[in-house]
Amino acid sequence: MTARLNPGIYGILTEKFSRGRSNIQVAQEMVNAGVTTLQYREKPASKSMGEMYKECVAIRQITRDAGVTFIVNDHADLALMVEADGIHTGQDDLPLRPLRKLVGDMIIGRSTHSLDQARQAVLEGADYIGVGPIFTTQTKEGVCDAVGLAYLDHVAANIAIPFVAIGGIKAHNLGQVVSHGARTVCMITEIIGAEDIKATIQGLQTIYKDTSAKL
Ligand code: 3NM
Repeated sequence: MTARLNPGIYGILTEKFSRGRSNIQVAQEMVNAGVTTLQYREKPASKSMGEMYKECVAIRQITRDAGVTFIVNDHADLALMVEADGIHTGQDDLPLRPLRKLVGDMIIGRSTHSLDQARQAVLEGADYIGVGPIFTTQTKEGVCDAVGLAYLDHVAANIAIPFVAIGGIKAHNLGQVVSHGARTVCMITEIIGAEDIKATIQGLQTIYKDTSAKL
């Protein structure tokens, strides 16, 4: 069975942050550089469902060949149609219990911003939660204020399922995030907004490994 959440770097694809590069090109570069999970996060306002489907088919192939977990954001229909490994949902998306009936054993992730939301996600059967935003971020519109590093300690102590830290994480603060218990770390703009995606991921992996080794 696919791991419910891999440790390491969790990358997200959103073309508007990718400096004009296509999602497929960026997916290939991220996979080559060794991300352990890749999420497709596009909104119907930016792309038609048909385009999103075609991209997901190609990214499914790239991730399958590389043994990288592939997660689709929001769209259960797309996730099922391309046989993704998982679906990631936000607080305002489909409720988790009926979603579980629809997607069966597929990995279900849920974004959470408080311990109450995290506990609720566990109760409703999420496989992992997103925890954030750890630091201030401009990347997600309408998200709450930063939850901070100390909040990660509370999640690690109180929540029994794996979590991915997200929001405002960069090379300069990644070590702190790992020191506060995050085993899976997600960065959007730090990775896909970088000029050299491969070198950037390699630099982040070095920080992740060096910090983990000291814990
Ligand atoms: N979700 P960046 S923060 C997609 O807190 C997303 O749930 C968040 O982008 C949450 O790494 C966020 O560029 C944006 O700050 C993360």
